[in-house]
Amino acid sequence: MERVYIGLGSNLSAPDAQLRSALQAMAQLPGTALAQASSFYTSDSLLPGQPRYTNAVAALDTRLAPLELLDALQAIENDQGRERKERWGPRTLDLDILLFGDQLIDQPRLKVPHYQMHLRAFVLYPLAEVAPQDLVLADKRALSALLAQCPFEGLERL
Ligand code: A4P
Ligand code: MG
Repeated sequence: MERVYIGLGSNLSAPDAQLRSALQAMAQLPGTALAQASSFYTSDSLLPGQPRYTNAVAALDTRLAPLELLDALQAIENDQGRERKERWGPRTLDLDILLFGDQLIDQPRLKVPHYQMHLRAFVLYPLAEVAPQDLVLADKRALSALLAQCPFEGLERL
């Protein structure tokens, strides 16, 4: 059993409802339990000209292997109408594996910890709600240090 943290994001088709339905779908994955979900937060898109995002972080306990979990999350994205037209384009649902236990994963399809999580307030602040205060990432960075370098600015907690 591994403790895994998933970043959820949506900026199309009723984002809050997309996140709620993704949480339900993750709770029903085989060998997986939803331990906790953060509050929902809204913020402007990193790319100008896109609708605002709603983001959250979920803590899961899973027996799935990392690539099995990635497949399952991509199936949920597809079920919820995700169309992959352009990288970074607007999306009904984005599910990113932020942390997978204390594993460092560097495979073509999966890099963990997620490569940009340290720069993203909409990832770090919800993660801090559901993770232990003294969480240290597999690459030895402390969550508290990442938070200290990432202003809350621009985030709105729903
Ligand atoms: N992949 C590699 N590592 C991972 C991982 N740890 N978790 C691969 C999930 N997938 C991972 O992802 C492309 C490929 O990354 C996958 O096929 C998988 O094999 P994708 O979700 O298809 O493409 P994407 O979402 O367009 O790219 P990416 O890099 O996930 O985009 P981001 O970084 O998520 O950026 N602004 C706000 N406020 N909130 C947001 O959530 N999100 C984005 C999208 C831009 N601006 C935003 C937000
Ligand atoms: Mg993604």
